[in-house]
Amino acid sequence: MFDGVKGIFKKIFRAGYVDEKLLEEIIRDLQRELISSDVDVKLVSQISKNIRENILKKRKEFSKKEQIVKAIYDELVNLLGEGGKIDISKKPYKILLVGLFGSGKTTTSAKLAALYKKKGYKVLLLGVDTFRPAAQEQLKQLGEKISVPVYAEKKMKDTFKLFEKDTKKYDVIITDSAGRDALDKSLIKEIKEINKKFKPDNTQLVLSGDIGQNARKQAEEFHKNLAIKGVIVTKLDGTAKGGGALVACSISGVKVSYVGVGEKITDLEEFHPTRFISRITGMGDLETLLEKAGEIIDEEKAEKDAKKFMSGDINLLDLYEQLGNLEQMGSLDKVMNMIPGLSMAKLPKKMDVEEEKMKKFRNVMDSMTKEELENPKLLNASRVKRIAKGAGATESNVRALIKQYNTMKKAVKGLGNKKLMKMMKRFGLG
Ligand SMILES: Nc1nc2c(ncn2[C@@H]2O[C@H](COP(=O)(O)OP(=O)(O)OP(=O)(O)O)[C@@H](O)[C@H]2O)c(=O)[nH]1
Ligand SMILES: [Mg+2]
Repeated sequence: MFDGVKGIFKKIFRAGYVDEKLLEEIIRDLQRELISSDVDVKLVSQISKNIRENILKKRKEFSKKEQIVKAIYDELVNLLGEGGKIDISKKPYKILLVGLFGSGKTTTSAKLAALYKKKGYKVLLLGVDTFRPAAQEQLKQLGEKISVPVYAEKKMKDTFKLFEKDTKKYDVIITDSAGRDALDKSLIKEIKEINKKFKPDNTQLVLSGDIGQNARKQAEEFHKNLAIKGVIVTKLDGTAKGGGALVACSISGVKVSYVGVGEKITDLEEFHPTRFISRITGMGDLETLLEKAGEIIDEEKAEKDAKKFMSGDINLLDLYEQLGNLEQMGSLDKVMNMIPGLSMAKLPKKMDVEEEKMKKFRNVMDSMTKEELENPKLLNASRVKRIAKGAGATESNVRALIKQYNTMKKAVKGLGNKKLMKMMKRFGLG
């Protein structure tokens, strides 16, 4: 599905001028993509309606292309629902991975173990797949690679005996279970037995992205029989159907916690719909980003703005526009890091504005008058107070924004090289 979506974004960026006709064409393309990914027809028409309405509510600082891109982007993020972060809320925190044959349970167990180990937790792996002969050996090898202990005895009950004895020694314990061709009685029985012994805090269904829309049925069945907390979708790297699988999970009401994006141990990412969409639509990718930024911004204005920006003569309105662009791309420092020659070494630490913070900043800026945005020097204590109140923020939030602005202004002023300037301009950062 998302290859198609990527194509739609390309179409928008390539178009010289966006008129009603093109807009309708784009909406039709999107509808086709969504329907082929098993998105309910009613939902598809609601999405189309939302896009049209959001475009009508247009804000003059956005170009028509940006309006459309943003409207579609917002709907896609919405369609993917929320990520279902696994919160290590107690010690030991016990995670059970279940799923059908070959979905990626064993690989993902090791990936998760490596990830939590890196975060400083003491991790233990349990291998209770006694169904497939080589399964435990596979887990042991992976455990060795990442230096995480693996308990995997021939009999499940022996593995659990060891686990009971050592439970208190670990912070995170992950159990890799056996698969089947389908969720049949024997698998349900086996997992229920594991539940009794292991008492997981969090059971995650592992499913392979290549099953596309069938993910919905699988997620619902597992959820109905075994109360899963979330889903890990694997193999999103090599399959066009991955998007369909993600949408299917969102529709079935179970949240995706992680996605597997490759065979390597480190190829596991927490699932954040906003970041994910940015990436698959190419917005997080430098080349495409540069290409796109170059197309969506008004060249003449950009030239003027870039000069202004590089001289340090920027106001909050400029920052506001930039935040709008950046919101889709992840954190500011990440974007800055993508620009060659502008490594973090040269930038003050204060530059790392995270997504959440950016949203807060925008809220704060929404409460400012145009005059204040254009001339931040006006922001005295009483104005700060008023703005904070209007934005439902604290005064220190407002001051943090002003500080951010000053830091940015200073940082930019000190970086006068031509190449960078061109980059910034193309980035829409000018
Ligand atoms: N490309 C890619 N391959 C993956 C990913 N996750 C798992 N695999 C591969 O998928 C295959 C099956 O993975 P396993 O982890 O053995 O799957 P399983 O669910 O434990 O399988 P059974 O134990 O047989 O039920 C392996 O070859 C993995 O390398 C992923 O995110 N991307
Ligand atoms: Mg396995």
